[in-house]
Amino acid sequence: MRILKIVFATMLLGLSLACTPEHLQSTFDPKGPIARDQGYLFEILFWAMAAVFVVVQTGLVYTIIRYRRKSENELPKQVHGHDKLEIAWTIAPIFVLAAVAIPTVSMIFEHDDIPTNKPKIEVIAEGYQWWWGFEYTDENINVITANELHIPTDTVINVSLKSENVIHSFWIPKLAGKMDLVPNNNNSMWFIADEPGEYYAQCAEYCGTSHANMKFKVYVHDQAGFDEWVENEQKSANASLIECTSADANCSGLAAKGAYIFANKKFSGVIRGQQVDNQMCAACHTVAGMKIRGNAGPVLTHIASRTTIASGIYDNTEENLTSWITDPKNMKPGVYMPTLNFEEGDVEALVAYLQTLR
Ligand code: HEC
Ligand SMILES: [Cu+2]
Repeated sequence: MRILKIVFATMLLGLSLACTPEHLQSTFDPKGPIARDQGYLFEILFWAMAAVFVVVQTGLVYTIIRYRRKSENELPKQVHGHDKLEIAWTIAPIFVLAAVAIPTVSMIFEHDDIPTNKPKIEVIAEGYQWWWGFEYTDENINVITANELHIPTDTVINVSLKSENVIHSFWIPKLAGKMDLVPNNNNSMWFIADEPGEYYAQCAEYCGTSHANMKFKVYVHDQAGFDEWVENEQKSANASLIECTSADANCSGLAAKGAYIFANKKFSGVIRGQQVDNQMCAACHTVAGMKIRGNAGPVLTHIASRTTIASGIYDNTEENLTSWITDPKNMKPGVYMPTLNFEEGDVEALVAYLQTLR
């Protein structure tokens, strides 16, 4: 009995934790029409299943009590089948399933059509192991960034979903349900955000070691705030330092030294247990304005204006940047950025440089 009580209490606790709308990744607090519709479908399903549960359990309990063996030496009445009942419980589920299927299927069709009465922004979201690339392809925006998606309110965000490696899934719990990023088979989805705010998102399809560490953030702005963000993204960050691709006299100071190292210095190191040589930051990372444009890792043009690093898992602080560059595998298991053999002062200079990229 005691064990039963403990099991029951644990289940109750689990249940109550399952629906906390204030949780950052809760689907019970929709902040856009798509998420709201999906929440509504969930409710229909929930109540349909609750009704089935109640009917079945009531029948079960009733039968157990009514037809139990009443005394030791008397067998309960033996029954074999009941035509009317069997027909009834074959037909009843058809109605239940129809009640669920009609709104579900019609909503799938409804969500297929992009609303034409609102402005629209095109974004390509590309899944990598284990981070996100975002490219705004509209001519008047034309921005590439990573791990933090910025959007305006009340605008259709039409997302093309791409992957070059494995299957990922794009999920912003409060704004829209999941959609897979399938290699060689691009998907698309759209959503709208109602109000400005900061939303948490997560890869929702197991994609390898750091799948759980493949998060991203969505910043929803009013139109003016979004325009401001776009304007800043369109600039090459800190152009004066970008010129520092040689160690000449004009490029003195810690950040300038960092820019030079970033674009020129080659390191040996280890990537996922493999020894590698000739590794250069710029060969994997783009900083707009530099000659070399790597694309094996997130674009870093405006890294200093992002709030997080490593796809949403660490705050973008000097300390975390330092630990990240020093030993990324220690910060994110399985990471595809090498742990490099730096010389004294290299990391400090690199961090100083990255922090100028606003
Ligand atoms: C072999 C390619 C490669 C090299 C070389 C490389 N990186 Fe990376 N870097 C990556 C990848 C891949 C990620 C994304 C890791 C993740 O989040 O899973 C990354 C992430 C980062 C991030 C976090 C970016 C973000 O948006 O969260 C920073 C900062 C960074 N690298 C800086 C550097 C610096 C500085 C150097 C040179 C010392 C460097 N990287 C060298 C591949 C590389
Ligand atoms: Cu993933």
